Amino acid sequence: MAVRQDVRKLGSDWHPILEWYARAVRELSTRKIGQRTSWAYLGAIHGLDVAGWVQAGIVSAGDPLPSQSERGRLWNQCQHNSWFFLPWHRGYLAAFEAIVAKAVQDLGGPNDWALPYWNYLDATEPLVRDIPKAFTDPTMPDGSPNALAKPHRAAIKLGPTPWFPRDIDLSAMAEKHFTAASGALGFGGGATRFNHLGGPAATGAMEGNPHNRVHVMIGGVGANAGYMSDPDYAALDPIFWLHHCNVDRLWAAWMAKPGSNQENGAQFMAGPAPRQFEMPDALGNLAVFTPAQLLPGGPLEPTYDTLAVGTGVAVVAQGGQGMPAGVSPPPPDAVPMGANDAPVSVSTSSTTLVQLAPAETIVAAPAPQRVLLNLENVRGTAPSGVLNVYLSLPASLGLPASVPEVVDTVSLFGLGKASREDGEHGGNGLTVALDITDLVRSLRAGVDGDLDQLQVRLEQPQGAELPPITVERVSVYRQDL
Ligand SMILES: [Cu+2]
Repeated sequence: MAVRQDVRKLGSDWHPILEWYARAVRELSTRKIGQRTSWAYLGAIHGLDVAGWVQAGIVSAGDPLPSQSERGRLWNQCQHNSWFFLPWHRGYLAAFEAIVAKAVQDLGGPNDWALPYWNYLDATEPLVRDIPKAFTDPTMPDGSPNALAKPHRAAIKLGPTPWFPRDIDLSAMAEKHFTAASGALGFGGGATRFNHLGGPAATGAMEGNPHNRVHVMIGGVGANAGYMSDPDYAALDPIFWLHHCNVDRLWAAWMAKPGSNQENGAQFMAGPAPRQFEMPDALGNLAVFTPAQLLPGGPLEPTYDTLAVGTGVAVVAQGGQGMPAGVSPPPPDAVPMGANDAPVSVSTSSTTLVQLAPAETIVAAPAPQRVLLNLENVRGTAPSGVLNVYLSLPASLGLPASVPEVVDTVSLFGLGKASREDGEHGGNGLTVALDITDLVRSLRAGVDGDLDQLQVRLEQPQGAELPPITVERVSVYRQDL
């Protein structure tokens, strides 16, 4: 089986793996969208915007399309804000890799081509934050145009930047449960049905960071945004696949980490209701797949050269720990503590007060409990957005004003699509849970009496140039550990 390798460690900027990738992308791009192994069809599986694609010259208005039934099953399939985010993308990578590998072979290349990964959290590699050179060189070594460099990007280096102050990190790897309880964080996301974008559940920890952050750091926000910031264009950028390959490897490393509880209940393992996941194979035939097939020991489990570099997990075994024999324990329920009283609209900056319920106060003594701030049903019109979140003590306490502490920078990948009324979930927008345990404890330490209110400030880093983002409700939950 072909082994997926770190793109930085291939040994040269134009290693044959990348040269063949570029040739295959060029070949797949000559195929029309009606062909299941075309670059456009593969991108449409993630998401597409027909009018925008015609305008951008990605497809022509007269191009023949697959049947309506096939378009309904195969296109606009990508799973986000859901526990299916990781398994669906793993299946998507497998289909993509098989189709590219077949094209490489047909073009006269090797018969073991595997998708490399972009190991951007490998602290031992100084240039790891730059998009590899093969994705920015205008031409290939033979002087012909480079298909890997074509898509529009806002940046060719991962932040942090002034408009995205928080960096990517490996904090998601510390999550114990794959499935997120309602109002809480989990490694993989909340339990949902088929969930294209938005919907009722909170974004998973790995999906939020580094996944969403890398998308928006490369794609950017505002009028100049590139493919990577929009789920309807993202998979058309060849770097998308190396990014997702690393996200998938981080999941493999997390599963191999002692103490991780990978979801393996029947509802997850059998795949979504009411429709199944479906992909083309290397020959263009269609096949359905389930999450069970992708997990350790399953027929579609990928092989990586290492799970121990850039993952924060000191494991070397391939294939993780295998699946637990019984059903993994569910995460502890999260309990609502309180919420603000009206939706917040953020142009540049807005402040809101979260009032805790009478029986709920933030306790000073550390307890085996985490506190989570939820931004519920976040909506906007731009393809993606960024919100800086700050926390401070309410003015009503009469304490000297303190500088609000930064909670996080939230990357709202797919904001516009999740907010549209005609969308799969009627425009529910995105819901995000943030761990504020340490921050509320340090704020609590400065207060004598009860702390039953928290002040939350939301800010768009480039607000003046961007359409407003609304947050339906800001709430606080606690969860026993
Ligand atoms: Cu992605």
